[in-house]
Amino acid sequence: MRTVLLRLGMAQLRALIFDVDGTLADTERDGHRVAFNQAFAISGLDWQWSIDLYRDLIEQTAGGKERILAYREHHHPTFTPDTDLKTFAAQLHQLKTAQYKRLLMAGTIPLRPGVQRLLKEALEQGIRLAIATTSAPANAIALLEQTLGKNSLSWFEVIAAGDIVPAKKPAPDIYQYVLQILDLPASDCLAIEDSQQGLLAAHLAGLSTVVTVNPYTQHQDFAQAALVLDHLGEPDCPFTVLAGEAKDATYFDIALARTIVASPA
Ligand code: XBP
Ligand code: MG
Repeated sequence: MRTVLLRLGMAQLRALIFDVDGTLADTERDGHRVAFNQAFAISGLDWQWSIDLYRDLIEQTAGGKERILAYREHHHPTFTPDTDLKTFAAQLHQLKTAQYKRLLMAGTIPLRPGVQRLLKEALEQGIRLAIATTSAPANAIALLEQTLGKNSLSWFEVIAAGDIVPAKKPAPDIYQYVLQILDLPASDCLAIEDSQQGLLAAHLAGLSTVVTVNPYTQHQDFAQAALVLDHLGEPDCPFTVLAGEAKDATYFDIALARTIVASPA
């Protein structure tokens, strides 16, 4: 009887909430960064974001429009556009989004290991799916359609993206928004992230979080993560555990996700 009561009170995995950039796919270095540079060139700006500079820029500022404005302020403070700054950033960002979608359509940015497998396993087991990203909605949708097919949009109950909430990660708003739409407590959901900003956002929303690092984020502090991996892994491509406890698993699956949610740190 006691065991039954304890079980009733335990959190149960009901939904996985995925970040997009850096988590579903390594989109930043060869996707977003290149698209920003193309938009600058088309606009006649001599701005150029190198691989190293972009590492600092994404760490300092989430969101493309916000990143453009922060870069102008710190690197070109005397540059004054023809329009007000907000309009300037919005127009440049629109151009960048179009370039980014073209890059995605070229099919050069694949999903990270284990992502497709985990999504399919979740659907088979009745685990609900959601997206919580800082990126513009068009970018998230284009990535899903290009890598998983047009039908994949229907796999996700919520695709929360970009300006849908006023404060971007590391603020918890985007995750709180997703939880509200799912109508689930944070304790029944697991977030998958790749960056410290994303982890903080999920953590502040009360979510247990698994981090899969990438070259841009591997040096960051993930103290609040339940588990830190190099990637989600596949049966024939095991992950490396960087922090936390993965039992005897060699790839991340729903069984491991259930264990994390049932016994949060
Ligand atoms: C990552 C971001 C985004 C992208 C660029 O979002 O911070 O700003 O770098 O996309 P996440 P936009 O990791 O939350 O998916 O230019 O559309 O903002
Ligand atoms: Mg990310």
